[in-house]
Amino acid sequence: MATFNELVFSGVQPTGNLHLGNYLGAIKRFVTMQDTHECIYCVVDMHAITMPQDPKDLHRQIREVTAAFLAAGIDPTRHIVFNQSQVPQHAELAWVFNCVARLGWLNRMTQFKDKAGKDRENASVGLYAYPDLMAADILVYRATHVPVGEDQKQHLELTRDIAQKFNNDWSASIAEHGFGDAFFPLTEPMIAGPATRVMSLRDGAKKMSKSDPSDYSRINLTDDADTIAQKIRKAKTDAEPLPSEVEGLKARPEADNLVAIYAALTDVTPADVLRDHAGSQFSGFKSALVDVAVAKLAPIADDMRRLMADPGHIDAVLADGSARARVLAAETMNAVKDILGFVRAR
Ligand code: AQP
Repeated sequence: MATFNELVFSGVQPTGNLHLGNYLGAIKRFVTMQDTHECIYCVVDMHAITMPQDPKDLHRQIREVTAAFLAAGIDPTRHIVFNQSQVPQHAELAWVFNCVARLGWLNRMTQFKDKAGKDRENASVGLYAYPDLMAADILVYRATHVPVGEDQKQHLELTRDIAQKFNNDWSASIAEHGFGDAFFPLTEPMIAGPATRVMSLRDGAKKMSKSDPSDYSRINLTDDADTIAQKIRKAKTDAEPLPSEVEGLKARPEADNLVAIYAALTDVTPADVLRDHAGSQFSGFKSALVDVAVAKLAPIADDMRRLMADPGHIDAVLADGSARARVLAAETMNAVKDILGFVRAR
């Protein structure tokens, strides 16, 4: 059996306001993983253009996501932080994966169906092939672990299917080139903790999302303390006090969401939160939630503002990360070319 060194990869799209869901489901967990793993964190700007983007907004948002990574505590000197478009091997490997993935697999992707909506004929080919590029993002580093939110589970399963099919279809060549019985690892999705799917503050049945037209549906990482407080106070709830057991949250999606957010922000479980707040009315619980949200998020927003005032520094971080990422990605891509039988200069 081929063995792979543990390596973490994950990405965030620079497509709009980063929100509490992106933070709790992804970025906060990226920070934790730095202590135990080598990590590569990417601003996936090529994914962003699968939907229309204003170039000036995109430019600023790439820096903003980078600022969020740094402000949240990712160390770009110990790990790699970069933007995808500066490492051409992502697109190169994605083409190979376009030839590995089957149409039937991509036809099942729910994110494409959601984002393309009714006007599917008019969606970009890139939006359809998005999961192949995502598989390439991960596998160009032969990453073994990917921390993501719940919504990315299906794409991670596709990444494993692509890796498996590549390993099977080229097994003889993989062995011949000294890579044993598998060239790509079957990457593990790491979907864990109380906030793998943070819901909208206006509707407990909808995911908190950058593209929701209501700004009150989400807490943006750039919101100031007053805005955070206002959004939490206006969050939809029901009329009942908080239950004493997690079971009691089952049919109460909005209550469940606020308890999960509190738990994730304070690094405890929802059961712990209910132990302290059972019987509380929402007015009281929301005040407590405002306090923890402001305490955790306001310093990140302040730091993001400070970092955004120095774009030269952010661009230097991305340039340095990209140069280091290119070395690793080129190594994989050269091996892939050899395995496929392409002729390349040596
Ligand atoms: N609501 C969420 N709860 C938990 N995790 C979430 N993530 C996104 N929304 C939630 C996780 O954040 C990471 C980066 O996401 P992304 O920016 O690459 O893509 P996305 O999932 O398309 O983000 P949005 O906000 O949902 O954008 P739109 O509105 O365009 O659909 C991923 O790990 C994701 O799981």
